[in-house]
Amino acid sequence: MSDYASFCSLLLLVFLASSRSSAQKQNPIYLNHVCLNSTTYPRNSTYAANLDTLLSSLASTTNPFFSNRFYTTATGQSPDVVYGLFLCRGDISPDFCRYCVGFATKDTLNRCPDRKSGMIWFEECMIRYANRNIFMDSSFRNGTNGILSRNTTKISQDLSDRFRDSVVSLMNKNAVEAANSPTRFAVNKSNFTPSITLYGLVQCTPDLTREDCSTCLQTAINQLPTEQIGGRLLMPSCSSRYEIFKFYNETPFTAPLPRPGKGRNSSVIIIAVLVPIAALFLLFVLVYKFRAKRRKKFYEREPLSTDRDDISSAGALQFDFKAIEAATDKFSTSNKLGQGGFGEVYKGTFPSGIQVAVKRLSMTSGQGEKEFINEVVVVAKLQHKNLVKLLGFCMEGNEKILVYEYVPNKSLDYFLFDSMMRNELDWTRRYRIIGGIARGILYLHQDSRLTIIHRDLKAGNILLDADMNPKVADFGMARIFGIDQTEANTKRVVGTYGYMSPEYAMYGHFSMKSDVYSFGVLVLEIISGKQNSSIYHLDESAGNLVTYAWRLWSNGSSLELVDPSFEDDYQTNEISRCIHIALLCVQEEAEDRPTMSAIVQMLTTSSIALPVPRPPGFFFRSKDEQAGPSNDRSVLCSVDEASITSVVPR
Ligand SMILES: *[C@@H]1O[C@H](CO)[C@@H](O)[C@H](O)[C@H]1NC(C)=O
Ligand SMILES: *[C@@H]1O[C@H](CO)[C@@H](O)[C@H](O)[C@H]1NC(C)=O
Ligand SMILES: *[C@@H]1O[C@H](CO)[C@@H](O)[C@H](O)[C@H]1NC(C)=O
Ligand SMILES: *[C@@H]1O[C@H](CO)[C@@H](O)[C@H](O)[C@H]1NC(C)=O
Ligand SMILES: *[C@H]1O[C@H](CO)[C@@H](O)[C@H](O)[C@H]1NC(C)=O
Repeated sequence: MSDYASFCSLLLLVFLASSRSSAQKQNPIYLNHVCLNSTTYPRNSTYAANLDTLLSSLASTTNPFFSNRFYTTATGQSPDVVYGLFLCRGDISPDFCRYCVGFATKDTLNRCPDRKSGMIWFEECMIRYANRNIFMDSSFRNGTNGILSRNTTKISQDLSDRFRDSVVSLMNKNAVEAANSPTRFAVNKSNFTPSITLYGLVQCTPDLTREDCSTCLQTAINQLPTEQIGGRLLMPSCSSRYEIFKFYNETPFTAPLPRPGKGRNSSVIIIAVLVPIAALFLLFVLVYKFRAKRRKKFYEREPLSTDRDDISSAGALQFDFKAIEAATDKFSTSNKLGQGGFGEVYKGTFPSGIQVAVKRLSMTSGQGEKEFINEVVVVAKLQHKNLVKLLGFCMEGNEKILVYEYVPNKSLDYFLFDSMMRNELDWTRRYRIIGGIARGILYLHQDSRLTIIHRDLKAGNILLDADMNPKVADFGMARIFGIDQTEANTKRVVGTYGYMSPEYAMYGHFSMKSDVYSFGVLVLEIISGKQNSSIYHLDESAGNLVTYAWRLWSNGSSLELVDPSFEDDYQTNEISRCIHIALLCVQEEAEDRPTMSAIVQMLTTSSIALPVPRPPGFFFRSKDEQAGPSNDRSVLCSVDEASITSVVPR
C-alpha cells in the first residue's frame, strides 16, 4: 500500500470510528483479556460464590465510586477471599463508567471460566479480580507483563526515528502529569507535522503512589511499539496509548461522553469533503479486505507473567460496611474499646475469627472521599513491628471507618497508671517498651518514605501485644483527617495536654521535635509510673513530672523518680541513662532536643556520652528559681482546653 493510500485509509477509519460513536446505544469496545492460569475453582465452590458477589458489588449501581473511576474491594473469608477492582479511563463519564463496568462484569466469566484470576480490558474500562491482594499491586516492578497492540499501518521509514522521539516525548510529559495528578491520568497532544497530530494517553490505577505510577509508566512507555501510526501497552496497573487521531474526550470530568455526538465531528466533515468520494470508495473496498485479514492479529498478545502469590504488603483494602457492622454487632457498646477525638473505636470479630479494631471516624473530617482513600493508602503502607497496622477502610454514605489490626492487650496507660496492673511491667519489660516506641517513632520520622509526625504520642496511644511489645497507634491521623501537613503550623492542635511541647501547645508549631518532647514525657512516665499532668495536682511545689524529674536530676538524685514497684529489681545504669535521655527530649528549645535516630543510638549504645540537658519546657519554677533567665512559663498552662482533643485509640 502506498503512503497516500494508507493515509486515506486512516482518514476513512477515523470517519468510521466517529460515526460509530454517534450510535445511540454504544457498547464498550472489548480489547483483550488475560486469565491467569495457575489456579482454577469448581463451579459450585465458595470461591465461585464469592467471585459472583464481588463482580456484582463492583457493578452495583449504588456504588459511589464510578465518579472516581476506580474502586477496589474484597469479598469472602480466607482462603476464599476474592479481591477485585475496576478502573475506567479518566475521560469517561461516571455514567458510562458504570455502564462499562456492568458490561465487563457480565462478560468476564465467559472469558475466564473457572479461573481464579482474570483481567479484562475494554476501551473505556477494565476490571480485574484475583485470589490475592491486588491493591497497590507492584508486579510491574518485575519487568514487562503487558499486552501490546499496534496499528498495522506502519509509519514510513524516513520518518520513523523522528516519530518515535515525538511519541516518547509526548508520553513522557503525560507520565509526569499523570503521576502528579491524584487521578493518575493524563492526555495531551503534539504536532508531528502540520497535518499529523499525535494524541497520547497514560493512566495508572490511582492506588499507586506517585513513584510507582511513574515507574510503571516508564515501562509502559519504553515498551510501547512506535513503528506504527498507533499503539498501546496495557499492564495491570498502568497503560499507555498513542494515536494520530483524537481518541479521548478532551474535556474530561466536566461533560459526559458525547453520545450521540451532534456537531462535534466538524473535522471529520471537512475531511469527508476534502477527500474525493471515489477514492474513499475504492479504499473502502481495499481496507475492508485488509481489515478482515488482520482483525485477528490486531492485538498481538504478550501474555502476562504468571500470577505471583505475594499478598501485597500494603494490604489497605476496602472493607464492606455490612461486614464491619456484623463484626462489631452493629457497633454495640459491649464492643466499644474507646472514644477519642477522631471517633469511637470498636472491637470487631469476623466470622472467620479474625479480630480487628474498627475506628468509626466522627463526621468532622474535611476530606473528600478521594483524598481520604489516598491518605489511607499512604498510611497503610507504613509497616513496622512497633506500629499498629492499618488494614484498610470502609466508606458508606457519610461513614468513614478505619480498620486496624487488633492488639490484644490494652494500652500502656492502663498498666502504667494502675496500682495493680503496673506490677505486670517490671523494668526489663519497660526498658524494652521504651526501645520499641523509639524505633516505631523513628520509622515514622525517617525510615518510611514519608515523614509522619505523630502529634499525639502518649501512653494511651501505645498498645501492647500479647508479649507486651509496644505498638504505636493513631499515627497518620492528621493526614487522614485532611489537617494541613505542609504548614508546620496549625490552629488545629491535636495533641494531649501534658505531652505537648511548649511550641506546639502555645503556637501550634509541630515538628519531629515536638514528637521527641512527647516521647521524653512518655519515658519519664514509664520509669516513674506517674502521669505528667497528674503530679501537678498532687504536689504543687513539685510542679509537673517533667519539673520534678529535672529537679531530682539536678540534685543528683534522679533514681528517686523510679517506680517503687520495681523495688530493687532494675539496672541502675539503664534507668539513669533513660532518665537522662528523657530530659534531653523535653528540653524547652526544640533545637536542643535530639533527633529520634540519635535517641535510638543513645538507647542502644551505652558508650555514647550524653550531653547535659537544659531546663525542660513547662518547667514550673519555684520562687527561688524565678530569678532565672527564662520568662514565666506558667502562662503555658492556659492553653485553650477546647482546642485540645484527647484521643483514646481503643
Ligand atoms: C496454562 O495451562 C495450560 C494447561 O494446564 C498449560 O499448558 C499452559 O502452559 C499454561 N500457561 C501458562 C502461561 O501458564
Ligand atoms: C461440587 O460438585 C461436585 C461434582 O459436581 C461434587 O462432587 C462436589 O461435592 C460439589 N461441591 C460442593 C461444595 O457442593
Ligand atoms: C518481583 O519483585 C518483587 C519486589 O518488587 C520481588 O520480591 C519478587 O521476588 C519478584 N518476583 C519475581 C517473580 O521476580
Ligand atoms: C499539553 O502540553 C502542553 C505543552 O507541553 C502544555 O502547555 C499543556 O498545558 C498541556 N495540556 C494539558 C491539558 O496538560
Ligand atoms: C488503527 O487501527 C484501529 C483498529 O482497527 C482503527 O480504529 C484506527 O482507526 C486505525 N488507525 C489509526 C490511525 O489508529
